[in-house]
Amino acid sequence: MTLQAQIDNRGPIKKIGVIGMGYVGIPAAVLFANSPYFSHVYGFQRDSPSSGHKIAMLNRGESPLKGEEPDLEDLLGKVVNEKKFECTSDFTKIAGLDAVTLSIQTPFKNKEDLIPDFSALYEGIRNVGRNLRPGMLVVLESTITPGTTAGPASVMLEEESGLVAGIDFALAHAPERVMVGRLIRNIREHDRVVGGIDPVSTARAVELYSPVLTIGKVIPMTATAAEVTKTAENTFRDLQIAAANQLALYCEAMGINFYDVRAGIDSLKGEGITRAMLWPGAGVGGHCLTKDTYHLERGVQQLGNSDLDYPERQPSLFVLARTINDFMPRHMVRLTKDGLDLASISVKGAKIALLGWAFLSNSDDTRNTPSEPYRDAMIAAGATVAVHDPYVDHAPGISLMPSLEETIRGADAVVIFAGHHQYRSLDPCEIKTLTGKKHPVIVDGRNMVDPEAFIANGFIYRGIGRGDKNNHPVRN
Ligand code: SAJ
Repeated sequence: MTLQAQIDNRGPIKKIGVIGMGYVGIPAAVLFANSPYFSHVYGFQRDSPSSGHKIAMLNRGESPLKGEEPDLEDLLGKVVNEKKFECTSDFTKIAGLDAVTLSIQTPFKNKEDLIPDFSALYEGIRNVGRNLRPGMLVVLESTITPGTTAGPASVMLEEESGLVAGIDFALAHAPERVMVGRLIRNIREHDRVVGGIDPVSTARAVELYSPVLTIGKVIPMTATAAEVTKTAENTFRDLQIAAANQLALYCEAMGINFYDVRAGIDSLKGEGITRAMLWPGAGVGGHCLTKDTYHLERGVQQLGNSDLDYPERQPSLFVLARTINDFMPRHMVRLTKDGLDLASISVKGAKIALLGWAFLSNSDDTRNTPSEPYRDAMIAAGATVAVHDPYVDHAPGISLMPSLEETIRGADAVVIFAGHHQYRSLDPCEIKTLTGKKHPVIVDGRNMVDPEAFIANGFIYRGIGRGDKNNHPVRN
């Protein structure tokens, strides 16, 4: 029997399973359950010591996700009351479903070797395989190395089930594009790339996702193209940021203001003309841009390396972009040291007030924060570092200061790492008094303050991209 015949035999998708009750799986499950097209949704969650508590919470209609998520808890309460959604750790229930999606995180084992840890995802895939039935659809939503869906995932599902992918069951990749704080809106409004290992699988996955989209539309393609789309969209953003960072470093070296140049470039408009000049800064953090480039690179190495035609012995432009972005915290160290030297303050024993531990402005998300390599480098140079962040009350491996005043009190240098809006209103006089120094240093990593306001108060100013100000005369 062909896959299409199996699917026709089964009829429209009615019962769905979502594996992985995290910030991707929970909104996905809730939106499937809230759709009149589907009759029931199971959220599958391992009853592990770290996450098992989510099962009871979700079945009470409570979201285990931290931070504000508009609409999520209301929708969750609604679908739980309607008995259209329930969370379970019983993976055998998969056998009674029409479609299963997997939203399991794929972090790096460690930052050094940039090898992704697929163990949790692979465990989820094998769990699905053991309960797979003919005519079912399996969709991977996690960010994965191109080639994973049609390769290892397909093999594992076939090994565990004895069924054949593309013949007995449909298999696809539909990468998540959600951002914390806008989970429900993102799923409903972003276009959704959906890629099957064959056209029948693609069509069945389109049937699954179309009902939850409002403004967004489904963009069908192959599974591998969908994997490349997801990793490349973040790779490209990282590249754009690196281009801004490199130009900012050039502007500093040439003694000009990057932001004038950016405004000039941005003014070039018109038919078919585009210049997406992003913003330079103290570095690039987060869990998307810091790893997706390496997924893409691994994909081309595994899938296309023998056929890849590329300038000989030249590094990947995308990996070079990562190198430039990861250089920026070191540039912030250089700017800090320059300022301290001018103030005749030794780095050894200097007190640094580090403003911003979150990787993103006005966020509490600290994953892969660029503030960390900066902090480590300054401590290695003998300085002490006090960290402040209005959105972060605790983070692994550091203690946050209770207030901005306490952070700045007695500091030799004030260093802005995150673009939190609170930092736009730093008052030069108040800051100088708090530092108690004649010529405190201020290093602006996110173009938050007016250089002249601080220079006029005797500060030694250094800013990313501010070649026009970085060698200013020191005023008394
Ligand atoms: N950053 C810059 N300059 C910029 C933009 C960002 O230095 O011009 C830095 C930020 O400070 C941060 C890092 O880059 O440290 C990442 O910032 P981000 O705005 O890309 O935020 P992310 O990491 O949450 O990226 C997510 C991604 N979304 C998904 O993966 C679904 C990304 O594809 C989105 O483009 C991005 O959100 C977004 O646009 O909000």
